Amino acid sequence: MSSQIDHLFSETRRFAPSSDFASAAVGSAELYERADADREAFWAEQARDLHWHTPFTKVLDWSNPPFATWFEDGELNVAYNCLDRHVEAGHGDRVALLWEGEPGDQRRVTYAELTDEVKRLANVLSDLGVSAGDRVAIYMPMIPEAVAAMLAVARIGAIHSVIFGGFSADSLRSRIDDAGAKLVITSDGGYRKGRVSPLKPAVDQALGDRGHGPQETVEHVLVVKRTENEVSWTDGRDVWWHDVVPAASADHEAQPFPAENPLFILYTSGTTGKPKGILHTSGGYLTQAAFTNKVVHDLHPETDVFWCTADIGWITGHSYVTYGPLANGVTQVLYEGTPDSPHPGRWWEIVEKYGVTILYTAPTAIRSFMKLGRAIPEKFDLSSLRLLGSVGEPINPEAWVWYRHVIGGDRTPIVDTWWQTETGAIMVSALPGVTETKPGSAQVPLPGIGVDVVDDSGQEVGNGGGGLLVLTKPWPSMLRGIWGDPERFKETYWDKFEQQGYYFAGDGARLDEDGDVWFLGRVDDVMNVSGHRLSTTEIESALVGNEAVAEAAVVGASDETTGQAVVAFVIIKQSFLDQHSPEGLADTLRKWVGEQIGPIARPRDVYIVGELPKTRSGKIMRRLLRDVAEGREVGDTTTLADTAVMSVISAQVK
Ligand code: 6R9
Repeated sequence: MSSQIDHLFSETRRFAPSSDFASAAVGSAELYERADADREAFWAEQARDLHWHTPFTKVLDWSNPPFATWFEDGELNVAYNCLDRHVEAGHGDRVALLWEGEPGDQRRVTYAELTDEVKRLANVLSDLGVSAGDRVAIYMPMIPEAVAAMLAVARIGAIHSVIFGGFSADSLRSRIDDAGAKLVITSDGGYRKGRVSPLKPAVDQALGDRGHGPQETVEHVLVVKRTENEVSWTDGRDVWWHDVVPAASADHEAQPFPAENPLFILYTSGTTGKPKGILHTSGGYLTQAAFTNKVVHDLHPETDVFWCTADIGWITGHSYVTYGPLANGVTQVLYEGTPDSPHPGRWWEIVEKYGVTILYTAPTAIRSFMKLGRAIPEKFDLSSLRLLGSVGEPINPEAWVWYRHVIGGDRTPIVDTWWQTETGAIMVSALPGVTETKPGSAQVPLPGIGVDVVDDSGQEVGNGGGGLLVLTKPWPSMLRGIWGDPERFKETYWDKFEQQGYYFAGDGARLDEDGDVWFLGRVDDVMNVSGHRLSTTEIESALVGNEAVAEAAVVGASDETTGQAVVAFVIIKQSFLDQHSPEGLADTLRKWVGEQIGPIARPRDVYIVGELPKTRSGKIMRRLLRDVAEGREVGDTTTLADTAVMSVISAQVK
């Protein structure tokens, strides 16, 4: 780590905003001054950009930390803010979604059309027995219906839980159970890498293994027909979208709900095997998602074409595909497929075709384009781009500079945005047109946000120092809890710096001499693979769930393309080896993890070893396994119960 830090700190390239960009920028230096002068008044002002059915009189209540409320006595409707109000303001003909399917089919959906669709769907949801406070699971490809589904759930005051389409039936099952979902919205499948990737069968499998038993909370499955896939059907439970939505009434008046009405649950990996259901509410979340989208992405809704490439199954897709852009009334691209189907220039073709002006994506994507070479993007006209953004993991300076040079034509500012599922919206980033940018650093807290870097005891490290990133002040879009587990909420984020009242983010960071923040990766057992958070424990439990495996340890090893890659060390049961040959077992286990959790969790390498390095108290020393996985000399082994074990493992891995 220390050589990586030194390397980062020798990065001295700086990019000042151009005067052209600065003169038209939405953000300004004055925003920081206003927020510093009166933080709550600043957030109240941002919240008033939304439409409130009942205006709020209170801003923040932090009398019972870590449980905050924002704008508590106000009432609003989140979907109304994303749809109806733009139509009522005369922007109904503006395109909301420029949708492109992977096979090349296209749809343009205006704000008026999307509003109409969401109203019909809201009526359908009510007919299916869903009402305010009920949970609805959404398991869909990137099609306009997915965005409509989120908004329709929000419109009736229910709570959505979007589950990434790449997750397995098991992951789906545990998330449906944890939330007690009443309805699942899915599709027969979606197009990925030139093939149909089925979704409905996973829902059937998730629900099928227990039939219509008394524990089953799911009453209906609403299915969009996207492909020509054959699907099996459970009469009475399953409903085709095309049978009910077009036939439903398009009259639906949005009812007001309290600002703290839950909006969604989104599951994310923690340090234990069980994913955490991060809970977000309405008024504060929408305020900060909309505000950050506007100032960090410099949105000019009359002229911009925004494209955030994230899937709606991740927080980035919630805040910067569904809620932020639609609350701002901007036009955005929604793309169903993968970056390299049917050809490696697919994204650049889309930028050219739709005249994308703002592109927001992840370092892992940028690094894989770098690997393929600049000749591919250079075949396309990317001159419409005026701003680029990065999210999901630290972006190394080389990738940052390549992004600006090859994709941004040395013209575009780059915003490296740090935030989390838990924070709901961007927290640390440059403001384009305002901040002089530094490749590799996410830089400064946004106006109204309190950030610091502290040591293990909560003391500020000061400029030039390294430690743990904390959030020092409550913020509007902060998580309100972990679904059904208030203790875990306190324990995970607040206990560590209880005295100071700081939120512990789980990220290592350093402050440079200017006080700018450089992120250094997670400090816990959470891996970051292609910007997706995966828990070592969750993958270990999947491995141990296989009949062949006695013990497993998983580490995140640095990887040129994906940032980190999953590397597993497993001990095979003797009883298994007595009956089977170990031939091909590593591959079988890789596939197994993919089936249990989802393809993104599939280990890059599975090493079969005889022992694992453990401390005397029995804790696996993942640090040492990471050394092996990254091909380094193994570090200090003195706390191991058996100090010889590492040389045995190193030999076995070779
Ligand atoms: C939005 C999102 C959160 C974790 C976070 C951190 C890493 C995200 C980053 C970044 C460095 C950035 N992370 N953005 N690290 N620089 N610009 O990714 O949410 O999936 O919850 O992941 O991702 O480690 O703690 P989520």
